[in-house]
Amino acid sequence: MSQRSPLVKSAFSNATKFCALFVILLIHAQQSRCSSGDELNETEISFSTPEECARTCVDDEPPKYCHYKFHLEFYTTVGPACNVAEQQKQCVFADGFEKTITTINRQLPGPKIQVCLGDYVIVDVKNAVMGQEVTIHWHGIFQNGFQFYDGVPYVTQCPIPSSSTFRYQFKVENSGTHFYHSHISTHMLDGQNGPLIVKDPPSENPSRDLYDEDEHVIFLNDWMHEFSVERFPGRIKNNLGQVADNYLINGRGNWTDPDNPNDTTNGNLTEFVVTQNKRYRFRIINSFSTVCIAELSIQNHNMTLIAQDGANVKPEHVDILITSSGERVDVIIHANQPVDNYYIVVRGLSECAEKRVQQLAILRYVGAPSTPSRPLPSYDDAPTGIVYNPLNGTTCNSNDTSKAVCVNQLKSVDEDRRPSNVMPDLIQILDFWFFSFSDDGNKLLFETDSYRSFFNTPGATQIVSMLNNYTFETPSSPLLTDARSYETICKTNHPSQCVEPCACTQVYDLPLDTDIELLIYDRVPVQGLNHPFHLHGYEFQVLEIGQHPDGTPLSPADITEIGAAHIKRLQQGLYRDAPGKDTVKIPTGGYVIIRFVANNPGWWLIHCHFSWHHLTGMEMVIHVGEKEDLPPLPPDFPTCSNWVPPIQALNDFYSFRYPVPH
Ligand SMILES: *[C@@H]1O[C@H](CO)[C@@H](O)[C@H](O)[C@H]1NC(C)=O
Ligand SMILES: *[C@@H]1O[C@H](CO)[C@@H](O)[C@H](O)[C@H]1NC(C)=O
Ligand SMILES: *[C@@H]1O[C@H](CO)[C@@H](O)[C@H](O)[C@H]1NC(C)=O
Ligand SMILES: *[C@@H]1O[C@H](CO)[C@@H](O)[C@H](O)[C@H]1NC(C)=O
Ligand SMILES: *[C@@H]1O[C@H](CO)[C@@H](O)[C@H](O)[C@H]1NC(C)=O
Ligand SMILES: *[C@@H]1O[C@H](CO)[C@@H](O)[C@H](O)[C@H]1NC(C)=O
Ligand SMILES: *[C@@H]1O[C@H](CO)[C@@H](O)[C@H](O)[C@H]1NC(C)=O
Ligand SMILES: *[C@@H]1O[C@H](CO)[C@@H](O)[C@H](O)[C@H]1NC(C)=O
Ligand SMILES: [Cu+2]
Repeated sequence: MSQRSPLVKSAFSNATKFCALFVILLIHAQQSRCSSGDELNETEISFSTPEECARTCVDDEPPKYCHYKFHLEFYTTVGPACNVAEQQKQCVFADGFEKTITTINRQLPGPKIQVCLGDYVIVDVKNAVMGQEVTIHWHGIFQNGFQFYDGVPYVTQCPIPSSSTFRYQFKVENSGTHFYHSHISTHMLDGQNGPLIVKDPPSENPSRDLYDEDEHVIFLNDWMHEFSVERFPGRIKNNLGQVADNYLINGRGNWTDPDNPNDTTNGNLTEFVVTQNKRYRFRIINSFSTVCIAELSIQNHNMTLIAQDGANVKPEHVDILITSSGERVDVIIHANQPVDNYYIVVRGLSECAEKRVQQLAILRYVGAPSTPSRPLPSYDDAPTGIVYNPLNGTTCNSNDTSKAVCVNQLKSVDEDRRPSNVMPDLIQILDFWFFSFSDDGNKLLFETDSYRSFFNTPGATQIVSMLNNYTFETPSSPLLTDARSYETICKTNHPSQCVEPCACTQVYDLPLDTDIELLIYDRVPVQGLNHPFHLHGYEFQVLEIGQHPDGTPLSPADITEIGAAHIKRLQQGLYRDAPGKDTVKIPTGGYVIIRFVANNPGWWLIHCHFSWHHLTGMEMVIHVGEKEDLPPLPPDFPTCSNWVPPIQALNDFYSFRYPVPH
């Protein structure tokens, strides 16, 4: 092979760089100018590596094209790589309990994506998990202009079958602490998730003067000691329900058998190293799947909260952070304590409280001894102080933040955001609840040939999840790309004509730019459940969060009253600084009112982020705008659908296979 001269080489790579830019920018046009010419050599396109992209962001920098390769496969924790020093990079220790996982690049959590606002993210997802499909959702990214890459199976794309590669590519236009995760089945619980951090250049960062370093990400997983689908729909005799066995902090933790304190994996804890007197921005991601809640606190340190779900807020001092599945918070931690090791304590609330699930990490000051001298905190040493995002929503609509700060009580940094004193175009009420098959002895569930979806609760009853009185039925081809499935949406399935629980592909149509409020409420409260609702494609403002102090259900009269009081407050202009979010936790038996302008056309899922709830129907699609508002379908975008052709007479086959001799 002859070597090209440096001059030719650099001219060549400039041309391909330019060409790569065209591929990205014109990817939605039916024809890409580069794809046909033989001058395109993909191995020579100068995409930036993950390391090059994870840089310090500066103003007025051209965007980078950040290329990631994800290899998904079946793998195990504490596997053979853990025994060999040179192979440690591929050792997934987790909590030291041996189990099957499906990792991305043999890492837990998956590879960190860190880019600057305005960069392009290109991820080639190679699915080598035999017999299992995948899609990856980029949780928090709006995807306006890149609607085909939201990663929701049968809504925005076909699932990626095993042994094939799907290339996600999108420009990142909203900064913040985000993450990615599989959106199929319960797979994110087995390791298919990771951080996606989008940093601002200084001019866009309102908190830039409040901290010195921005390097620490706390990624929280809930963790089971068996493959997650073992619990879907769940058992009714042993290991009932879907409670997590443990939590992991950045993919690591210790595990001790609650029935035998001598039986411990003695797992090393994740360490976050800080230098005394510096101020650190910590980005905290809750990537849970179960209904368990995380309560995070740090010994001897309080925190200054500056963002939630990527939306900047005015700084607020808190001591305890509560998050549920899908939520993220950015806080500043001032390392102003004596040089030492301090425990970061993550306790399990909700269903994980009974098992007293707890995980620890270490905030290590440079110069501190290599092993912590403090006693290990016990689950019962509950932290004290001001709670962010409390489970009890009783005080959320007041001005009282002396004990707890609700997500709607924070103030947006963007002055004078809408809505000020204007009425929305539309207020839509959405309720959610569980339909119990067990109430009538499972007659409906086991009706001949009906095969309804369900899951088994910790109480061994069989239920299905409802949103707006429908349980979502997955179509067989993506709503966004394939009109075939659009024919089957909620047509004959109106509640008056179907037997409860009514199942259909529930789509809510909204004209582009509708200014809409959703009042979402928990119609049939279940003790301890605080459902987090996530909207794809948008950030919404959280206007209200409420509940009856005693947790009793909201009556229709209560909803009317809440609506009237809310409109009064709107007219008084009391929501001027309402903060943003994309996932909001609803108190048990309570409600939230959120608002957004539907200016991002597409098919966007809104759903409870608890896996078992959304998988059994607690979700629907908000369809914004028309086909004309969307970018054109990318060339050769994969398709999928049913194949039920007319049945051919056997004779036709025989005559084809064995032509009748003349
Ligand atoms: C692309 O470039 C690489 C490196 O120069 C070379 O090894 C490879 O053969 C080229 N591929 C094609 C299809 O030209
Ligand atoms: C744990 O180990 C200690 C010391 O070896 C022993 O006394 C104790 O009985 C053990 N506990 C259990 C539950 O096995
Ligand atoms: C793991 O937990 C056990 C039980 O609490 C404890 O004895 C052990 O020291 C812990 N190991 C680490 C590395 O924290
Ligand atoms: C924990 O850390 C110690 C010290 O770095 C190391 O010797 C040990 O192998 C680690 N254990 C595991 C399970 O990673
Ligand atoms: C947080 O800690 C700082 C000093 O470390 C202190 O000035 C501040 O009052 C504390 N805030 C709260 C709410 O405790
Ligand atoms: C909260 O404070 C605002 C402004 O100070 C005031 O207008 C409003 O009435 C107060 N709300 C409540 C519920 O006390
Ligand atoms: C939903 O169904 C329940 C139970 O059948 C019924 O009471 C309620 O009125 C329905 N709600 C709507 C909005 O149709
Ligand atoms: C919520 O907090 C209020 C006081 O702020 C208390 O009266 C009430 O009992 C709590 N409700 C629940 C369900 O814990
Ligand atoms: Cu839910």
